[in-house]
Amino acid sequence: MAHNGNRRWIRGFTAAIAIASMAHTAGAAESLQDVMKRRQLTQEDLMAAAKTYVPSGKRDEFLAFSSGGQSGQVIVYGIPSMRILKYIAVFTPEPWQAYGYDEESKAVLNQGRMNGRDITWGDTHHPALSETNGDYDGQFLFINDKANPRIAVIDLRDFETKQIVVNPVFQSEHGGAFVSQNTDWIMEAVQYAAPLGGSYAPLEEFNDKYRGGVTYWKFDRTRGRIDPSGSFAVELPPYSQDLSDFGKLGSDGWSFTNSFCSERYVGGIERGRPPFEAGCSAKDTDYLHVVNWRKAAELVAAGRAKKVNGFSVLMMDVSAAEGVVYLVPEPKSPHGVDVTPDGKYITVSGKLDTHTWVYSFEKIQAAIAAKKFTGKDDYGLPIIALEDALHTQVPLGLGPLHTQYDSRPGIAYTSLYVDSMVAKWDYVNGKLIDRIPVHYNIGHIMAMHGDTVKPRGKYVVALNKLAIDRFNPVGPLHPQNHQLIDVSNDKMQMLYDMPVPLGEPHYVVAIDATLLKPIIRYPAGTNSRTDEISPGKTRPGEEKIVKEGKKVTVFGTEIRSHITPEIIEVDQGDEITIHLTNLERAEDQTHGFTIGKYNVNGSLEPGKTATFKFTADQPGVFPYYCTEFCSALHLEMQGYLLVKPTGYKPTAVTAKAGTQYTQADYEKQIQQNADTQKVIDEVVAYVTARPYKNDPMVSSLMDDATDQLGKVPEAKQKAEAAAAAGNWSDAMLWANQVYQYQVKAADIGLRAKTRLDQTGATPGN
Ligand code: CUK
Ligand code: CUA
Repeated sequence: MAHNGNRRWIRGFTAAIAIASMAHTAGAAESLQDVMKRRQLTQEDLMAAAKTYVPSGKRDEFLAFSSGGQSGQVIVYGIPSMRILKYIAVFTPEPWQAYGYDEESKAVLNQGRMNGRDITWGDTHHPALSETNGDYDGQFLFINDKANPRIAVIDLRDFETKQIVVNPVFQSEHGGAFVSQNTDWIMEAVQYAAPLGGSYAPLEEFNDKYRGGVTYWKFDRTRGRIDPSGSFAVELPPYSQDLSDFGKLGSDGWSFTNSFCSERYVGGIERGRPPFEAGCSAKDTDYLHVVNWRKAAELVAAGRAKKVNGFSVLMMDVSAAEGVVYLVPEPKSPHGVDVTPDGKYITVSGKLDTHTWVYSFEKIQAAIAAKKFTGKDDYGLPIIALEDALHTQVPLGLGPLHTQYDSRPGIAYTSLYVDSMVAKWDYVNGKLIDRIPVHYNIGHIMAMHGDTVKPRGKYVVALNKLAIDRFNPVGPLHPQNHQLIDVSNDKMQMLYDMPVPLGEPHYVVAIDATLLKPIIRYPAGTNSRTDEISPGKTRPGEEKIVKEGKKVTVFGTEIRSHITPEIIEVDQGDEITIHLTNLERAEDQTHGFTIGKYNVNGSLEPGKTATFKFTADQPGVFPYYCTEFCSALHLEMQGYLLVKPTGYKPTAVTAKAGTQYTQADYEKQIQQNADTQKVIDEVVAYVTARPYKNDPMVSSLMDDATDQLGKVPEAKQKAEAAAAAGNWSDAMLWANQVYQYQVKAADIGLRAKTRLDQTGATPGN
């Protein structure tokens, strides 16, 4: 940075202090009527805008976690603003968060490998928030991968993926992730039947060798990880199990899974057979699977399960004999099964039936207790008669799919795929109440806490498969359309269209934002993927490069605005390991890291340690830098990786600096440092005159500023020593380093001041 530029900095700081206390002056304003006219807005538009607009600096009431469909990610957005806040990398490498680039996150992705193969994408469908006593607790998020049967665990303290488990028994899945009411189990049901454990059998043996099933993953809440050794699966007939839900309150201990091809039809156009779609929707009913999973868990614990690929599977003969699985007829081509908040009813919709069916858990239990069955299926599983399980059937419209619940008792919302509508209805009294058109072909519907024991009402979001004419065209592939609907009044009101340009989100869950308590920084040196302190953790001043034969290990740090070390010198062919620790404590002060042409990419949030490994097989000079614009001197946050070619013979060269400095330069710098210190003192006086310690954010900013200033004495001493020796260049450069620490301290201090002003803190304690 040029010298006169530094002058401007100081003036800028002084000006900033002055401006911050000035009132805004208003210009000639357009009236609301003018804007309505100019933008052709109706009163209704204004109402919708007022209901969704979140002014700058204000926050959303709910946070939605949406599956990212084919992106293999999770999308986080606010409600009612529908502003996207984050993409959480889950099954897919994602460069912005360096997911799949540092060794720590590679280890998570590697847990999802299958048959020795990297699987670099996922078809995410159903996110599930962890629950305590049946309501969201804001601690964990789970999501499934339909294509490659897997479940991932995301910790909501840092919104990072911590674990991926591969289903060792089944070849595909769909009905996951769903959690039991205290999140000790996570459910994952099969979609397409296949021989268990991945073995081969010809399609002619479909009925005998192909199987469906449900997996119950044991979740260890204290560790925040799934425990595969305590998990088990329940074998089911090859009926194409679809979605699932856990019972709650009175129905806790049971789970429900619908199916859509109990015909067990095998298509084969090339064999002259009608396609799957014909044969799989031929019968008028399919089967709802009612599973006593608690009993299944006891039987597994008692050693009654078989092992498939080392995983416990409770086979159908045991389930039939012990009363674990029951079948109930359900509407044609069902999709979606949703237990009501009171746990008393189960709703199932059939895509090819205009009714949604409501089952009574009490009636089902009575039939089981009385052993009142109409018979057994081909696999010996008892079938309960529809009339012995049904509470009511309610005509809602064409293509009903998924159901969510309202805060008002008995009220549900169901998506109507074919009609492109949302139906509001009463599942206790079996009445349709209201319908609203959506655009277009809605899949899931989601209400606030809408699948818990305590729905919050207020809004629902329609997850539409098609956007068609809703947005500016961007090529033949349109975004998805999430539509926000106000349900707080008798009539539903459409509020907002939100394009989702990342994949096809199947399901979303939304939580009261106050229940989330994400961290600001990690404990210094944290491997964020294991929550443990990394062996690569490096403290300031302890940076080093260790060489052992061909292995080079760098213990480095990043802080505004330098990477230590700044020079890494290796020989061609060396195996490089770089550990980097972000020493920052300030909120949002992330640093990046890249070495060009070596595919090295890091994102280091405050406190994180990340590790990068590569072989320096290409000789040459490779600049590295921080990829986050983290400070005014961000561009200077740089360094060089020097890879010496094999057999390279150094010639004697003396380094000659680009610019030589004089005593005058040094003295000018000293004066400038003194001026800057005055600004800092002013800011410090301003902040400390106010009760800044009451605000954790300001308090940590001030800690950070103190940190930066703490480095001043050492640099100052070096400057003075060089000046005493008449080495004016070094003296000036160290004095300038003092200035850099001051600028950073002032920068942070000013941020603290701004925050105090915004929160209205006044002098005093
Ligand atoms: S599924 Cu996509 S609309 Cu995978 Cu839950 Cu129903
Ligand atoms: Cu750190 Cu840019």
